[in-house]
Amino acid sequence: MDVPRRDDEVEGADGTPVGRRAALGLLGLGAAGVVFGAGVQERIARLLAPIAARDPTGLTQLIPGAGGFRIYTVTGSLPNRSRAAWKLKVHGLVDHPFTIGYSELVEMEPTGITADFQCVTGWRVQDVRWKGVKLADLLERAGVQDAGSHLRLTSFDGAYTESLTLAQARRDDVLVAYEMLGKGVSSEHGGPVRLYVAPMYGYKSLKWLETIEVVDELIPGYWEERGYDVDGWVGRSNGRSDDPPEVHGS
Ligand SMILES: Nc1nc2c(c(=O)[nH]1)N[C@H]1C(S)=C(S)[C@@H](COP(=O)(O)O)O[C@H]1N2
Ligand SMILES: [Mo]
Repeated sequence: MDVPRRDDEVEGADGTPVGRRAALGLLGLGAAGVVFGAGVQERIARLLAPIAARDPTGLTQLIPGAGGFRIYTVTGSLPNRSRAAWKLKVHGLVDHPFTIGYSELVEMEPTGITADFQCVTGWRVQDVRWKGVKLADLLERAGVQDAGSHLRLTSFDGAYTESLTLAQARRDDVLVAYEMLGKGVSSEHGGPVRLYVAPMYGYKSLKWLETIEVVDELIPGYWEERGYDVDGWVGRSNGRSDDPPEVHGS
C-alpha cells in the first residue's frame, strides 16, 4: 500500500511518518524550527547514544529502533495516563456493561505469554514477555449477547482503533496486557494497559486501551481502513513475513 512520506518525519507504523511533533517529543526537544531530513533515525541514535550509555533506565527505548522496538503513534504525540486515572469500559451488545480500573484488572487471573513481536513492516523482537488478563475473561464477565459478532476497540490517543472477531478475541493468546518486557507496560509502549494479540502483526495490538465495544458487524481498524488485512495473522496476511513467530504460554 502506498502512503505518502514526508522528509521531515520519522518512520511510523508501515513506513508512514510518526510526525515531527512526536519525534521532538521523543527527544525531549520543544524547540521550534528544528528540521529533520533523511536519515533522521540514525542521527537521533547518534545524538542520544552517549546519553543512553550513561542512563540505562529506559531512555534507549525512546530511540526509534532501540531494543528492536519502534515506538509507534499515529497521532503525532504520545498520550499519557496514570494507572490511577486509567479505566477500561466494556460495553455494546452485552448484558452487563462495566468499567474496570487498573487495580481491579491486575487482581484478575493473570496469563503470561512469551512470543516474538512482529510489525507488518518487517521488524521483529524475539521472545517478548507479556502478562495480562485474557480478553475472553472480560467478555465473559460482560455477557456477550447473541447478536454480537465483532469487537471494536479504541485508544485514549483519540484516533487509533482495532477490530477482532469474537472468535479471535476469545483465543487464549489474546490479552489485555499490563506487563511487557518483564515490567509494567511503559507509557510509550501503550501503557498502562494495551492489547496484545500474539498470533497477529503488531498493528492489532492496540496501545493505550480505553474501550471495548461488542458490535454486530466488522468495523475495520485504523490500519485496516488503510489497506491492511483485518485478519492480521503473522505469515498469512498482507505483511512481509512468511514464517509465524513461536508462541508459547508461560
Ligand atoms: N494506539 C496505537 N496503537 C498502536 C499503534 C499506534 O500507532 N497507535 N501502532 C501499532 C503498530 S503498527 C505496531 S507494530 C505496534 C508497535 O508497538 P510499540 O509502539 O510498543 O513498539 O503498536 C500498534 N498499536
Ligand atoms: Mo506495525
